[in-house]
Amino acid sequence: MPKMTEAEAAALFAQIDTDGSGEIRLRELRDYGQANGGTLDGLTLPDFVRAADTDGDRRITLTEFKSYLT
Ligand SMILES: [Ca+2]
Ligand SMILES: [Ca+2]
Repeated sequence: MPKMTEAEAAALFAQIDTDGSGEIRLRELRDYGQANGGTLDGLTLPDFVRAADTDGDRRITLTEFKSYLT
């Protein structure tokens, strides 16, 4: 069961990727988390990065973000 649609995931990604670089860094996630209770998808932000960052470069691309959330 998908947690959200691809369009919703893309919109959320754009909201978090504030510099528009096409990848989310932990700093951007922290900035987002501070406004949203420090969690995403029920996970703390470091746990979210660990879960979603499948290639382990500590950045979350749109592809990684979508495949985790949809
Ligand atoms: Ca970025
Ligand atoms: Ca990655």
